[in-house]
Amino acid sequence: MIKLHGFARSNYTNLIHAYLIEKGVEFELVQVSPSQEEDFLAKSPMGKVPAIETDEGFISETLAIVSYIEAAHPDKPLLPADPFSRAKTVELICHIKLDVELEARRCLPAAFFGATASEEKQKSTQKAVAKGLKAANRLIVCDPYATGSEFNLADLYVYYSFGLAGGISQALWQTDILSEYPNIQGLMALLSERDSIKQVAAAT
Ligand SMILES: N[C@@H](CCC(=O)N[C@@H](CS)C(=O)NCC(=O)O)C(=O)O
Repeated sequence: MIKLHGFARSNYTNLIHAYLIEKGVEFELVQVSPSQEEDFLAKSPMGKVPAIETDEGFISETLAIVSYIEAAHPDKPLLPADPFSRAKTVELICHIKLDVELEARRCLPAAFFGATASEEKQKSTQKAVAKGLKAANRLIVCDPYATGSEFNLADLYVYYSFGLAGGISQALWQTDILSEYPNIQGLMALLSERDSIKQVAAAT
């Protein structure tokens, strides 16, 4: 059985947790914090969570984890079969993950852990997040789901990545990053009612 190593307040752990529930794949949660200890780096080379443990070994990085599970458990696909649609879904995920969330994360220690971030850093972060959101909004469909009528993996990145970026923005600047995007706000509300996401929230 797959073991999901991570911790409940990690948005990426929660994303894979919800994904496994959606897939109907059996798994066990193993509570682990990020660590730079050698034994954990052997499992997750950057010391980050989540990582999954399979019969063949460990896999870190959410997109790598998903690519393994989609291939090993093809029953309920959460990526489109059509090559172009699949690539467009991953393209949207990359912009959400790299151009919105990762940019916002630069200010995560200041938002949640009492660290300081210079005004210059805060301004450049806000600017980068706004640019990334504009890019994501060019691709996102929200009719009603991220890429159209079917729920898929992109919706989980929307929920958990915009959720974290939004939390950072609220904590530091008291602004809603989605205020100009009622389409995405509507999708976030829809996703918050989803069973898998509710189950994960209840477990945190
Ligand atoms: N690119 C990674 C990001 C994972 C990530 O940032 N995990 C956070 C917890 S949500 C972490 O382990 N942070 C600890 C650190 O940055 O050292 C993925 O998609 O899995």
